[in-house]
Parts: sequence; C-alpha cells; structure tokens
Amino acid sequence: MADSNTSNNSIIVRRSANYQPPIWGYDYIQSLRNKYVGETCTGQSNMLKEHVRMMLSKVVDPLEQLELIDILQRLVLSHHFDGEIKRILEDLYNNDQSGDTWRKENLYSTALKFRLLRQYGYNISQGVFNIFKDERGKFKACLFEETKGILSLYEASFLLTESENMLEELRNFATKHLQEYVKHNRDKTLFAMVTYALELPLHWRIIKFETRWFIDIYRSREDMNPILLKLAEMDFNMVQAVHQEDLKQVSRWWKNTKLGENLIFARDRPMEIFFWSVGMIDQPQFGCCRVNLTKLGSLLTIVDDLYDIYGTLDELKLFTDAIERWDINAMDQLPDYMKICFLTIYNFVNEMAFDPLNEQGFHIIRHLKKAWADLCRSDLLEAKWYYSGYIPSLEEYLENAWITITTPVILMHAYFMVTNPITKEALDCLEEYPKIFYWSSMILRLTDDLGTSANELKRGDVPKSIQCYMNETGASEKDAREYVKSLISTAWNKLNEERVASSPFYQTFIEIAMNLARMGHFMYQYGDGLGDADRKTKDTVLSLLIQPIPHSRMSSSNSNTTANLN
Ligand code: 0FV
Ligand code: MN
Ligand code: MN
Ligand code: MN
Ligand code: MN
Repeated sequence: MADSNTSNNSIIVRRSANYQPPIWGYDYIQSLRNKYVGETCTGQSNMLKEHVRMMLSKVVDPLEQLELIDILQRLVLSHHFDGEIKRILEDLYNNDQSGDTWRKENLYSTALKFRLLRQYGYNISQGVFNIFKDERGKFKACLFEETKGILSLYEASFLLTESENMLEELRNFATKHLQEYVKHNRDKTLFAMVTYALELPLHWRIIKFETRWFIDIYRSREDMNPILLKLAEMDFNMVQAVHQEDLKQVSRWWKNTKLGENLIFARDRPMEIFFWSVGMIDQPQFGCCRVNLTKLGSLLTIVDDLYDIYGTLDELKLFTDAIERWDINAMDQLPDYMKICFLTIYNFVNEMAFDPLNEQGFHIIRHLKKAWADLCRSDLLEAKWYYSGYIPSLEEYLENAWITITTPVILMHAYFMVTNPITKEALDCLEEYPKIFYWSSMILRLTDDLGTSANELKRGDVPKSIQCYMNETGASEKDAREYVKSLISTAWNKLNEERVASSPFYQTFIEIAMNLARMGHFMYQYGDGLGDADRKTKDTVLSLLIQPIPHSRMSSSNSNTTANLN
C-alpha cells in the first residue's frame, strides 16, 4: 500500500512496508510487576552462590571441573564465578603445557577442554585432535561410537579461526555424524541436545536466550545438582526483574518522543529492540547501556525505514547533508517529519558525549557523528541504486551494505557506553573501523539478507546479497542462499580471529560485537524476526522478559539437597 501526499503542488507517491502495529503496548509494559526483588531474594541467592563457590574449590577431577564450568555457562551463572573459573582453567592449561595429559583423554573431554580454553582466550592448537587420527590421517573408527564426544567436538570446532583446516574437516565429520544420529533417535536428552546443536552451534547462539531451554533439559538430567538448578532459576528471575525496570524506563522515553505515533512509516518496536539490547549485553549492572542501546536501535530503525521506504530521493539528500554537517541550522531545510528525526538523533548523540567530556576530557562527538554520516551516505547510495534500477555486483553491494546494516554505528556508541576509562589507543583504533566491527557487521548483514530480502523486494528495495549474486553469476536462489551461508561461515572464522587478536578493547565490548553477530542468527533464522516480530521473537520475549520461572520445588530431592548444603 502506498501513501501519497502533496509537496510543491506535485503528488509524491511513497512506499510502505505495512509493518504491523506493536504487539506490546505501553500500558502493558508499565504494568509488569515482579516479586523477585529485595533482600530475601538476594540473601538466598548469595547463600547458594557460596555453595557453588565451595563446589568449585572442592572439585579436583579435571573432567568434572570442565563439566561444572560448562553447566555454569549454560545456566548463565558463570559470570558470578569468573575468578574461580579462570583459576581452574589456568591450572588445566599450565598442567597441559608440562605433561601430556591430552593423550590420555577421550574425544569428549579433549573437545570440551579445547572449547572452554579457547573461549577464555587461551591459545590451544588444533593439533590436540591429532591423536584421534590413524596412521593414514583418517579419523579412528572408534570415534563413531561416542555421540557425546562427537557433539562436544562439533561445538568446539566452531571456535576455529581462518586457517585451521583440520578443525574445518572435524566440523564436517562431526556434522555428518550427528545428522546420522538424529535419524536413529535413541537417548531422549542427547537427541534434544544434538537436534538443537545442528540447528545452530553454541558459539553462534546468545546463551541468555537459551537459558530456559537448558534449565528444562538440566532439570530432568540424572546428574542434576539441585543447588545449581535452584540458583539458576533464582538468578534468572532476579535478572528478569532488573530487565523489566530497564524496559519500563526506555518505554517511557519512547512514548514521550511520540515517534511511534507520528512516523507512521517506521517500525514501532520498543520491546523487540529492547530485547535486542538484552541479547547484546545481559548482565544486570549494564542497565543504562541497555536503555541507551534501545534508544539508539529505535533511531536506527527509523532512519533505515526513512531511506528504504518513505523518503524521496531529494529529501534523503537533504537529510544526509544535515547529518554530515552536524549542524542544527541544517534542520531548516528539512521537511517537518524529518526535523523531528534529526533533532532526536542530534540530542541523543550530544547527550551521550557529555559524560566522557565532562568526566574524562575526551571529545567523542567526532567519532559518533562520523559513524552516523557514513551510515546516511551508504543508505543514500542504496536509495540511488533503487531509483536508478542499478544492480551492483555482490562485492560492490557488500562494500556498502556492511555499513547500512548499522553495526558500525551501534558498536561505535556501544564502546563508549561500556568503557571507562576510555583510552587514547582505542580512540585511535576507532578512527578506521577495526576489523572486529567489519566481521560482526558482515554476519548481521548476511543473516539479515537471508531473512528479510524476500519481503524487501516485494515492497520495493535494492537487491540484497542473494539477488546480487544471482544476477552476477546466474545461480539459482537456492544456490545463492547456500553461497551466502558459506560467506557467513567464513566471516565467523575471521571474527574468531579478531576476538582473540591483541586490541585495545575490553572483553565486555568484544562480547557485544560477538553478540551482535549472534543476534543476526537469532532474529533472521526463520524470516524477519524484527519487522514481522514473528512467533519465535514473541515466544522468546515472553519467556525471557515477562514470565518468571516457576519455583522448582527442592523437596523431591530435599534430603539430598540438605546433605549437599551441609
Ligand atoms: C534491519 O532491518 C534493521 F532493523 C536495521 C538495519 C536497523 C538497526 C536496528 C537494530 C540493529 C535494532 P532491515 O532488514 O530493513 O535492514 P536493511 O539494512 O536490510 O534495510
Ligand atoms: Mn536499509
Ligand atoms: Mn530496511
Ligand atoms: Mn534500501
Ligand atoms: Mn533487510
């Protein structure tokens, strides 16, 4: 459906994306109440944490140590025990350097150790898997017996970097084996784990979104530890309470801007964008960052719809010029509906720049406005392509499209949201977008294209990566999609390399860049999870942000628990 209005006595026909109205209303969000706050909760959870700390200090068997760390990660509890976990891994790493413990292990433990050590930044060679090959370089037949080991190998292999052929080979081997396994469904829990892993590997997932799934699996496991389960449930609910307060705050901001009501062409998605910000950074202490990321994401979706859907080419040129000049006087030249977009962006960015200048003496507007100007210029180029019917080669498209997916703007702002103190080295590095920006962005772009381009083309937009590739090579859509998936895989190898490369960035920030890429897999796996706000997004929003986990009664294993506690 197109919307038309008059300007300078001529009719302007505008496109529309026909985005659905928001599912989550303002009043509903403000009405959320949560009982998982206050001293009783905190006290109980602190007590449980002490028990886990004790568990971590008592466990001595290396495999048990690794399994405990793995479970803590999947229950999203590991950040409470960072110190303890690092000490354990450090010891394991050092022992391995002196002896040859790797040789004595089975595939399961070797792969688990490899994955956890790499996750924590240790430099472990892919060569540790050599012992599983025979003299002719083939994987030993006995490996096929052990699905748990193969699954562990599969997950580990996604931490590969660019040049690690053997890991790539192991990944193919493991994938094939697991695909076979699910055809002969045997053990219920293992079947669920394998199916889930084949859908997306752990390393490409946002663990926070998977907590409830894992808690459900964990609850029914024979080796379930009631203390871990109880703590995971409590922690989940307490963090949810914090997220709800952040959400209410940003929803008030969104309502006050009236942008949702006034800009009828744009997506009105405060809940989904907040959810996105939780995906980028979930720890409770980063509430302010989540609120700011949601504001930023809302502005970015408006700008995207402005360029892709609603603005005329002449208006878009004026808007781009205003952003490039970063001049409040440039607002005069804009149509009214753009004035409010410009002013909201201008105020948001300037406000973000206040604390760094005031508290640390760093003038960061230069960096932020450059990212916005790059985005608008690239969006304008796409709009020009659209109006002229030009189809770029895939390479030419991607050279521009890694900017229009907005990751560089998001990461540029996110750096300042989570970094204190800011360093001169990091600022220098941000002058040219660092490679970690590029690869994270590329994954988001390509996953977005896989999920959104069908609808985009229907309503009128530039050809995206799939269509550019088809046009360039004559490939079928199916083959083009496979090709794009292979580019995503390669981009992950590069991102893995950047994750551990020496850089002036703190871990928290690097993790945001990784999560943004993971978010692409989550949001666009089954279509447009943001614009259409489909079933999967809705269900995950409900389970993550709205519904607490009902108490697991500890009573079924009560005597057992009490024994463990003492
Ligand atoms: C993706 O939408 C999207 F929402 C963008 C680029 C705005 C950024 C918002 C967040 C990261 C929360 P769409 O598929 O329309 O994007 P493209 O770039 O394909 O037009
Ligand atoms: Mn766009
Ligand atoms: Mn768009
Ligand atoms: Mn476009
Ligand atoms: Mn898209």
